[in-house]
Amino acid sequence: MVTDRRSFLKSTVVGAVAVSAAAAATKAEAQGARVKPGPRDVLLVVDVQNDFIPGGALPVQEGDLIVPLVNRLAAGFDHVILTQDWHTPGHVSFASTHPGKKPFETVKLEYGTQVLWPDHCVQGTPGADFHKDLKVPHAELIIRKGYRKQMDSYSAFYEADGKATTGLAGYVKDRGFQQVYLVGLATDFCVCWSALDARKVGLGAAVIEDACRGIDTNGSLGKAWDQMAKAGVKRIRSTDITA
Ligand code: VGL
Ligand code: ZN
Repeated sequence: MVTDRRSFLKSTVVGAVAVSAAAAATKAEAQGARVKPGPRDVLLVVDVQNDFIPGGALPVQEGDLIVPLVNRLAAGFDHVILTQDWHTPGHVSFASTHPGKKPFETVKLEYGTQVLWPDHCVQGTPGADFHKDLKVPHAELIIRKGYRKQMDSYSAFYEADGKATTGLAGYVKDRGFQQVYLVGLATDFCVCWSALDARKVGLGAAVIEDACRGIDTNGSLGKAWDQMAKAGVKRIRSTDITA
């Protein structure tokens, strides 16, 4: 019968559409929703400095590998901020400042437990310079941190006591940015602390994990990811961002 045949065809077509829509949804889910950075998004490029690159004073494994990726991602953002670890000579975070202490040991300071590092990113030294291949000419701000001799600062927002400010929270608010994307070194210290503070000041935060590398001392990398997840920091990949 004509009608039967028609309704059969119709249901087949509807069925096919439904199946392909479901397949598309599954594919999109598997890929994750891709994000195109907009005017309220800012990329924070954390400490891509010579001392954190293999061959530097506090090398992060594969730290050099992220540089081309960071350049590519940055090109897709209208707004980029760079951070620069910027310590005084004899800084309190240096093992050499504490007689008898070695790098990666800890000391208790007024503001809490401080991991001790090799001397690194001393103001004005080549180790504190950005990696020579980092190309982000449109970066709008370079925020320096850790320049108070008696206090470390992993975060780009607040120093280690959680109170001394770098001014970044005010800047970001003034500029109307709402969502911070983070890349750079090191995942478990400056990237993590910056992401946590971004959440504290009411910003959205997403760490682009393949554009970061970690130090991982005493389980610090796993702990960092746990803390970030609890604080609502998104963990994404560079393929989640479209230019
Ligand atoms: C960093 C340790 C000491 C970092 C800075 O950039 O993650 N880590 N200073
Ligand atoms: Zn440092």
